[in-house]
Amino acid sequence: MSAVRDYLCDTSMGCRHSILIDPADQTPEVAANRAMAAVHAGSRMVLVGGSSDTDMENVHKTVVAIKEALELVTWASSQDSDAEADLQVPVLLFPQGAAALSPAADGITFMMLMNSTDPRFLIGEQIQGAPFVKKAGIEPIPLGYVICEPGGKAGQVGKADLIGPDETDRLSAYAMAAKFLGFSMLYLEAGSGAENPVNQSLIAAARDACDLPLIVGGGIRDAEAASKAADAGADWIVTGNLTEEFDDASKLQEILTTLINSIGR
Ligand code: 1GP
Repeated sequence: MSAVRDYLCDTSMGCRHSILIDPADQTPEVAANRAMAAVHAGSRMVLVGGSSDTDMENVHKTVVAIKEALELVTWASSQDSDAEADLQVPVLLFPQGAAALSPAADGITFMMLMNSTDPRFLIGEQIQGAPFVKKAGIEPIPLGYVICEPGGKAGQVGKADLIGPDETDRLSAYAMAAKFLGFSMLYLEAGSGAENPVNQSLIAAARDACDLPLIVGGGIRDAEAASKAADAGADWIVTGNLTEEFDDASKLQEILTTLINSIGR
């Protein structure tokens, strides 16, 4: 049972884009509209999560609304097999902890915040969430998560010993350890709304140090930042805040189309 992981780790399609939906910032309906706009623009994954202050019910309703919207459009386009394949994107939980899960998701980024100084984020939340994931049958994606400066709220809440912009050797060691520990993917995070995204030399260092698919997020707001990350070796680019700036779905689709085209999908 590793269909979602195989899809996420298939790097033959070049750098792909994921939208991040924070259920604490929008209603399930708005989230579904934004997710659909992203998928129509070429997004290939929907991550749901982010905030530390959201609740289980809210996360679940959001996942269900997004899945229903995706299924409706997939069904409507089922006459055209290419379009149908394009719309079949997984909806994954991207939780800050064990309190924000939903059995309706296709998978979960089952992550270790590798540079946390708090055992809670190294193994505590994972132990709390594991029985839920097992019972719900959602696919866990083993993922190493490393927070770089400035780190934002994720860095603060997760008590991360942040990676500085010049600490390429240190990040390389994390990337090697992620591989040796058996993670399937490595996520480099600058923090939601970061003034500066993870810089290219850090991404390149992780890329050189291991062959894990790299997800990069935090502070990526435009095509230039996205293409820089892709050029440095990112396999996935995540945007969250950018998505929330647009209430108009067609405008959001237009902005994301430009960004996604820039990463050479
Ligand atoms: C997910 O935190 C990112 O890794 C999202 O960051 O909200 O800045 O796009 P933004």
